[in-house]
Amino acid sequence: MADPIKVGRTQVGIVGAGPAGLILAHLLHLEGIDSVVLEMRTRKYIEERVRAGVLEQGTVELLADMGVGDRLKREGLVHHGVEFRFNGQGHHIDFQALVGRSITIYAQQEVVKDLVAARLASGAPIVFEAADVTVHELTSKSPKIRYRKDGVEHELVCDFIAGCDGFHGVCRASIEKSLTMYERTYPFAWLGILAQAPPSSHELIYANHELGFALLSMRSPEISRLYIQCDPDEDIANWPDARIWEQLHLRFATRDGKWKLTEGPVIQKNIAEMRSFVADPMQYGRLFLAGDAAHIVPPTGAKGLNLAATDARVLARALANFYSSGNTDLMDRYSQICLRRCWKVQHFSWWMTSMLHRIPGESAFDRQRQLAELDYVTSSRAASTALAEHYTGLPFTI
Ligand code: RFL
Ligand code: PHB
Repeated sequence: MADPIKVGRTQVGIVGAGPAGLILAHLLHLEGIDSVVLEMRTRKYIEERVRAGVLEQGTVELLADMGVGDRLKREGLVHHGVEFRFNGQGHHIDFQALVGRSITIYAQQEVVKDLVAARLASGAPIVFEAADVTVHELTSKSPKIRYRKDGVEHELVCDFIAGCDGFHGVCRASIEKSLTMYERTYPFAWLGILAQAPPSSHELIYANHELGFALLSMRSPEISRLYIQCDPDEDIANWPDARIWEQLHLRFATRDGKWKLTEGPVIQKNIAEMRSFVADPMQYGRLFLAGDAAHIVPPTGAKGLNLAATDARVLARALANFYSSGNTDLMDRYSQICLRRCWKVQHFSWWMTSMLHRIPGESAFDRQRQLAELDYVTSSRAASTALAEHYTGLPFTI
């Protein structure tokens, strides 16, 4: 006889313990709403996965308000601007002077660690290594999540399900027939390294060079995070460390020859594809998608995690309204609210990407137009103010 299914109950079932799922879970906890977080990976895996690094001011404030911002405040690096470098010259964009706002460099896996610690401290359930997660009866009043843990089959009966399971997750895939999908892939990728080397600049540098885009970022005063544009089907084996450093030196070089890039041992190396993607609507019945499960932006605007955080914030507010007053207005408008912001962020991320990369097959005309755009953005107060407003984060509106 087959083993019986173990049935559990919660108000909100959350699939995925990335930034979207963990922020949502903690916001709900603060509102006194029960949730269960189901994550297919191990805790160690999600706490070590190297991804984003730039937090908008609004994301930093959200994490602080949620009570998970102490280490971020101590260890995060506050930046008041960025540099754009092209034609061998650097141009400082001063966020503080232009819009009075800043960004903070703090690795995504550190955000995840802080949120997992808060979840465990709250005593609320988080299940790691939840296998074969599937979602059911989404248009009923009691949607269900089935999964397996340590060989035991579980069914979690929920009021609502939050699909926070990233781009490759199961939640969006389960409702794909009722969605319109907007997608764009880019004919280039990013090869990223983490290096044990003090950052060569106190600010991020976005470089547009004849050889391709390069980005200098960091994780701490001892660790640099560096990216170069490469072909999307590039084999990482073709990129020994020496070749990466050579390209980085060339792409960041200044005309006066004075700028120096500090090298150090490479401790991590990966290639990330570039894609823009939006699923519309972000809800179906009682399933709500949040973060990368609903939309992807190319990393040039440093927006993915920040957008995941605002989705979670809207969804938490909507659920809190529902549970406190039965009012479904925000739940009904969830998708509309999130997509409005998402499309502005999509535009910004596409714009940064097309302005900063070398586009394969571009004409000489396109190249000159791109350089003129960089010149305008870095010399016009109006244009650099728009960039600063987007980069530090648009205001949160509902
Ligand atoms: P995540 O982080 O992908 O988390 C989803 C979680 O769901 C789990 N999962 C499942 N769990 C149970 N059952 C299933 N069937 C499941 N399928 C998946 C996964 O294991 C995972 O734990 O999505 P979330 O929470 O929406 O967060 C989105 C962000 O991770 C992402 O947008 C950012 O990393 C994007 N991004 C950046 N965003 C920024 O805001 N600032 C940056 O500076 C920035 N830099 C970047 C980036 C992304 C990059 N890559 C790798 C594409 C730089 C790079 C190179
Ligand atoms: C990073 O530090 O990983 C980073 C910084 C800026 C970006 C993307 C990624 O635009």
